Amino acid sequence: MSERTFVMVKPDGVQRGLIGEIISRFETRGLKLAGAKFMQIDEELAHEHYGEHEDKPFFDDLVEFITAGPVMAMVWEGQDATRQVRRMMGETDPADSAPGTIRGDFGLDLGRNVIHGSDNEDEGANEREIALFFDEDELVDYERIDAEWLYE
Ligand code: IDP
Ligand code: MG
Repeated sequence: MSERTFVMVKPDGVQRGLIGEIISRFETRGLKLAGAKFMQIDEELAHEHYGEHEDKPFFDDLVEFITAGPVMAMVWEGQDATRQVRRMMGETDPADSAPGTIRGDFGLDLGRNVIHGSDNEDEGANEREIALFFDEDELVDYERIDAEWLYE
């Protein structure tokens, strides 16, 4: 089933010049870009976005990191998009991520893992995170011209 998922190149990925490479992977996989916003996350949004981790020992460092520079926030759409993006990202820790995954190819350290994607095991996380970062009128509805060759 076609669905939308929230994806974000984190400040380390932006600073390291990985935006294009990461977008390219999702594009060539066949996912459709539905929205994009280059922005800096403020303290309040960081707390909302990572609210589930508020009690964790790494929370303050996580907020500092995610607000430290611009991010590329995006919505990607396609069949099983949330789970497929997570598979392409790899594990939370780049050190455990297989080569070929984004974190496995571009990271070494848990606290600098390059990319965020909505958790496919957290029901409704994708739509919740999309709503946190985008107004509905900032998302674009269109068809990729190759759609009939991407889907049976
Ligand atoms: P995820 O990004 O793979 O969904 P989560 O467990 O939801 O992983 O954690 C959110 C983010 O918090 C991670 O991407 C990472 O940046 C950071 N993080 C998670 N666990 C740790 C930790 O043990 N130390 C430092 N940072 C962590
Ligand atoms: Mg998560």
